[in-house]
Amino acid sequence: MFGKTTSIGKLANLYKSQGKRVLLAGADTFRAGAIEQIDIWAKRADVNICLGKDGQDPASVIYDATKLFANSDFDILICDTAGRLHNKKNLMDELDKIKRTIDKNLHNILTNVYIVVDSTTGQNATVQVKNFYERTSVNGIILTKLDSTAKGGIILNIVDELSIPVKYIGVGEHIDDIEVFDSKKFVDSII
Ligand SMILES: Nc1nc2c(ncn2[C@@H]2O[C@H](COP(=O)(O)OP(=O)(O)OP(=O)(O)O)[C@@H](O)[C@H]2O)c(=O)[nH]1
Ligand SMILES: [Mg+2]
Repeated sequence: MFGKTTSIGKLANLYKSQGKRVLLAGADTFRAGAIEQIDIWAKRADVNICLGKDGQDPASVIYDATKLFANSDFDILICDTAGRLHNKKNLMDELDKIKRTIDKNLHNILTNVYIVVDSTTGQNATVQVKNFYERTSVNGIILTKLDSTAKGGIILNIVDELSIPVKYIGVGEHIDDIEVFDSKKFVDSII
C-alpha cells in the first residue's frame, strides 16, 4: 500500500489538465477490489480505461491496452499493476512479461517505469527500490505521503546510491495532491 493506484489517478488528472489524452490500464487483477479502485479514479479524472477482470493474466490486460493505445489517438498510457515483493519469482516474472508486451506493441514509444516509494516506510524502502532497480527497468520514483510527518529523507540514500530521479511527490489523498518534484524545495524542507 504505497500509493501506486492513487498516484496513477492523480497523474491521469494532471496530464488531462495539460490537454493530454490519457488512457489507463487496470491490470491489478490480483487484489480484490483493485479493478474497481482504478476504475473509480478513471471516472474521477474523466479519462478512458482498459479494465482487466479479476484473475485475468495482467499481461493480457496490458496487451489490450497497448493495442488500443497504438490504434487510437491517446497521448499517454498509464498502467496500474499489483503490489508485489521482489523475492516472489512468479510475480517478478509477471512484470517481465508485462514489460515485454509493452515493448513489443509500443516499441517506438517512450516508456517510463516508475516505482512508488512511501515516505513513511523507513530504511526498508532503500532495499526494496534497489531490488526492483536490479530486476526491472525502473527509471523514476514517485514519493508519496509527504503530507505525513515523514519528510522523505529516505530518498536521499536511494538517489545517492542508484541515481534514479524522483519525478513526482504525493501530498495527500485527493486528486490534486501531486506535484512535480522540486529538489530545492525538498532539500529546504528536510534541513
Ligand atoms: N496521506 C496520503 N495518503 C496517500 C497518498 N498516496 C496514497 N495514499 C493513500 O494510501 C493508501 C494506499 O494507496 P493505493 O494507491 O491504494 O496504494 P497501492 O500501492 O496501489 O496499493 P496496492 O494496490 O494494495 O498494492 C490509500 O488509502 C491512499 O489514499 C499520499 O500522497 N498521501
Ligand atoms: Mg493499487
